[in-house]
Amino acid sequence: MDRILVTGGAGFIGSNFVHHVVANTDAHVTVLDKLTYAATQESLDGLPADRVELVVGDIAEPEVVEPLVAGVDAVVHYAAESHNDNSLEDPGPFIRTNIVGSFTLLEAARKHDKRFHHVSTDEVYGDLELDDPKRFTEDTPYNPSSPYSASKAGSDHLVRAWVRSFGVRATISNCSNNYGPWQHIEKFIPRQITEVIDGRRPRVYGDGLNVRDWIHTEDHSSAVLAILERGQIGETYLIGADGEKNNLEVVQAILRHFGRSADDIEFVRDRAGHDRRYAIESGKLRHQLDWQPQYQDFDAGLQATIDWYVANEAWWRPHKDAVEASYAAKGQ
Ligand code: NAD
Ligand code: TDX
Repeated sequence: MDRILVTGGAGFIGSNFVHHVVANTDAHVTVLDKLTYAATQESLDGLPADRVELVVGDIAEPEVVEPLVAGVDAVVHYAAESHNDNSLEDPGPFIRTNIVGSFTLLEAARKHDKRFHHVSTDEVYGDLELDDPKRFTEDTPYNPSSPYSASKAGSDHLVRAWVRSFGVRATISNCSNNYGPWQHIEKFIPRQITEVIDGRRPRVYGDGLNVRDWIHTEDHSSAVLAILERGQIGETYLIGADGEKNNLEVVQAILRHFGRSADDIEFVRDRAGHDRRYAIESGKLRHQLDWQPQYQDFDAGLQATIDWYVANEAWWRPHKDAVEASYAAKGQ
């Protein structure tokens, strides 16, 4: 694959993938990104100009998408509205970008017969009970809870239909919760790190016992590249790194890092429809594509992420007041 189009490549996970592709392949990357509030162009700084180009545009506009898709060998589709809490306030942009945008890209991939990889989430499967021994597998029935996860589930179904009905050469991956540098401070881990830096208490929804299955974004990128290069057309692969932690455990690790008391926590209003637990069984990816996560020590990865937010305050500081004002207005 000489030329790859990465949608959402200026976002948290997409930008990590662009760095990963440049470091591990010879491919040229075109990033298509609308540069919404969630994007950081700076995350692409330092990449060689002859390897990476940024096109600012909307994936839901066929006249933007079509010529770009026509000019590459493969599309890796990250662009999305990605935050559950925002989808509860205003679902419209989630439907447009995640469903209409994915449809627009699929139509272009169909017309020009291009390899397509769709990046999705484990949230399409709904949630598990805390004491359920089961984890999500590729065969778990879809059961999304929020407008965000329903829009991602909708896009997954479109991809499957375009494979079956039109022969589009597509794969899908459903990954668990990512952490690492460049994640927007509206999300759980960076929000709590920056709250503690500001001398405030971490803000935990409900009873804090909700479980997320954390994976470092670098491991997500290596898995997506493995699927792009070696995945079987029409197949879905779950991506996870056995990183189950409840939210209290995560904030307590952050508090420990800053020498603060482990019970210095503010319990706030719960999220509507809050999924209880996600857990990924990633055996298919590991066995069939010989993939392994590199960041198996969550505490070490979290420490490095905390250090990154301490060192990169200039990036997140301008957004902090507005993010907190918006949460405060919801009692969170
Ligand atoms: P993000 O919000 O940080 O980045 C999304 C990017 O998409 C931004 O750069 C934004 O400008 C761009 N974008 C949004 N709408 C667009 C549009 N209409 N046209 C073009 N670009 C647009 O999101 P993220 O956390 O990096 O997530 C990336 C992908 O990975 C999403 O598809 C998400 O569903 C999926 N995913 C995320 C996680 C996670 O933990 N964050 C886990 C599993 C899967
Ligand atoms: O302030 C907070 N307090 C809190 O307790 C925030 C922002 C979140 N939470 C809880 C809600 C969740 O149980 O922390 C957990 C993680 O929350 P988010 O960071 O909002 O992530 P989540 O809703 O789990 O979704 C994430 O993982 C799956 C990504 O945002 C999605 O894009 C991805 O698909």
